[in-house]
Amino acid sequence: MALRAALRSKFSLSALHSQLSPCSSHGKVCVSPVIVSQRRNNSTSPKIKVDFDQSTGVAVMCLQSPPVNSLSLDFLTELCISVEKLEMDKSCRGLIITSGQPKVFSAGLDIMEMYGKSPERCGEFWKAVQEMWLKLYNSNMVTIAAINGSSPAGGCLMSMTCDYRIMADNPRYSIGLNETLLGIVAPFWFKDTMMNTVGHRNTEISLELGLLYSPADALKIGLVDQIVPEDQVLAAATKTMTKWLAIPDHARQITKSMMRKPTIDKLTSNRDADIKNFVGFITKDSIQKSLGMYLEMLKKRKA
Ligand code: CO8
Repeated sequence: MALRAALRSKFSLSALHSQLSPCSSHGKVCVSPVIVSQRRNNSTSPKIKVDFDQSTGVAVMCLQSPPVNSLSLDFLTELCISVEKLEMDKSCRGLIITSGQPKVFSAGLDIMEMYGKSPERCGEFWKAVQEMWLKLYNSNMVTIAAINGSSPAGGCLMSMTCDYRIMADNPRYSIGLNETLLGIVAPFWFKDTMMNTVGHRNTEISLELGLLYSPADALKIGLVDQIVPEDQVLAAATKTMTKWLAIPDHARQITKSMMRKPTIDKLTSNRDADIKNFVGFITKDSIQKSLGMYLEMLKKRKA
């Protein structure tokens, strides 16, 4: 609720609502020409650039939060606002998510948001992580991840919320849920999302060992659906989008919901308990120590 309030006040979604007028016979929402022209190729926030092509109904969302698109509370909030705006616009049928940062799609959750922070702040952060997952996993749009760089942990989660994943075929990039390497445990809905993507056995091995897969290995287990040369990721995503948009929206959306609803319901009916669990876990001295050591390791590796 707090995030929703933040979303509303910060970017004035009510103003957007007021420019949407209901169509008489179908109760559907139409978009006024004024807002259509405003929305073309607009940049919704400094860290998230959205290019919406009215003629195709496809938006390309480019994540550009230097250096590695780590998912901080602010960035997650902006991401949720951008997705919600597109979701409300019925002329937007497809969303491609990609990165504007070199070599990295997203480094996952911002570790600094989980290190040395108060329980209240951790709770607020976790709520935003949940919100991002709910918005993307539950989206009515066709969503494609154009993974043009490494995508560990929360980055992998974000990719897995999409309907389809295309990754740059560069062996230096990796993708996976590596939480155990940080001494932390992927929550049940991370696990469920991965199980829905690559099956029980692959998830069991991946999660216990915190495996990060090369694009070729990710393709083998179905963690990504396609690998293409690095300079063709966006073009391949656009081509795939055309194929998916050829399916009638209502049939595809109902099917998607049928496949994902049980997983979504599991979190929506347990959000508060999940936040409490996260806060209790992440603020433990032993877990804070593990995170501190991991941060040190990241810095040393750089040096
Ligand atoms: N959060 C915060 N800062 C980060 C993160 C991150 N996730 N990743 C990298 N950074 C920082 C680095 O420390 C570095 O900072 P500085 O410049 O101050 O030294 C800067 O970003 C650049 O990083 P690199 O030099 O390492 O950049 P490279 O391009 O060489 O590598 C990688 C990019 C591959 C993304 C690499 O940075 C990396 O592996 N990062 C760590 C990724 C990771 O392990 N993320 C896990 C986050 S945890 C998560 O998402 C799920 C948590 C679930 C919690 C459940 C608990 C119950």
